[in-house]
Amino acid sequence: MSASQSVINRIFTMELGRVTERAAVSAARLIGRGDEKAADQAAVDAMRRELNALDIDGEVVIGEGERDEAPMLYIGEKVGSGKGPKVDIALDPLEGTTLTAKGMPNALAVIAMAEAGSLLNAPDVYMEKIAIGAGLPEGLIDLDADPAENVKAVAQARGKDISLVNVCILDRPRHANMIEAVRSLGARVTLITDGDVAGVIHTTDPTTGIDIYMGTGGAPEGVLAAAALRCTGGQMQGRLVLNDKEQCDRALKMGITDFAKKYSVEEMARGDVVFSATGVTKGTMLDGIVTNAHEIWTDTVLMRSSTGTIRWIRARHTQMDKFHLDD
Ligand code: VTB
Repeated sequence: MSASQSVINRIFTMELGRVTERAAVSAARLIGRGDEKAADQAAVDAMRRELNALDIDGEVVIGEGERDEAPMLYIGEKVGSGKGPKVDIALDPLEGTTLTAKGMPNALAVIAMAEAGSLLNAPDVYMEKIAIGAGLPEGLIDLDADPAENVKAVAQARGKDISLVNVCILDRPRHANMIEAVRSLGARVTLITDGDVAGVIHTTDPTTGIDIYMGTGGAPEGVLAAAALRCTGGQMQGRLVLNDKEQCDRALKMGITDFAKKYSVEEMARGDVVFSATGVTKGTMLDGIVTNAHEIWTDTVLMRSSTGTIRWIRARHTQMDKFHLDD
């Protein structure tokens, strides 16, 4: 879809930057304080306030949880002034609550927006994921292939020796076999403790050295990563992990009937998609919030699929009082 056909005015790309900046700054006050809940709440409050100031008729499709479990930014919540275009919103006000609470790198505030009906309405369950960057043959990787087969395929397509292929995987016991399979092939594994939105996006940025992302993480994070990949290029497959009737019922309620479906990037995020992420703690994708006596620095990446433009916005904010509305 071209930018001129989109219901999303390009100014919203910039507006979303403000939304994640505010969420990140609010969460940053809780860095290293050991309180995940408080950090998340600060980000949620700020993100909700900023979203509601936008002239959009928005609905949260990926949010803090389902209506009965999340008081704010729950799935189905209406956001915005109600005056503008009808849009879907996927958000994770604080991707990396544990990272923030422990003062560890790579926590982000993340949001994506697309025309209403364009983003996959996924329940908050796990998702199996595999992703690679742009410029590789379509269908090169497959969720159902052995990890080793996928690694070999990428090595060959990139013209790289296996020993130079780097696979990013969440450090979880459930991935022990996958990690072993990749290592015994002679490839490298970069383990991350949290934050697989950034893990997937890393495959699209050659400077990270990450060639493949593999493993099971949150489904909401999967949709957010797919939104970013729509803008950067790259391939991804995601499949919901629905372990019991209760989880299947939740998926059904969201309109999902094929429980074994492998979703492509396009099937998770269609049409014109805008994406914004601001660093909370310094990471491999973005710098973190830096607060001095009279200024706050933020580092944000803004993306739009219809133009393919990616902007990195390093901002200095000096009107400190504007950032303390929720104190
Ligand atoms: C990932 C990661 C998130 O959850 O999706 C992970 O990106 C998956 O869940 O930052 P488990 O922690 O249960 O493995 C997070 O770590 C936290 O939302």
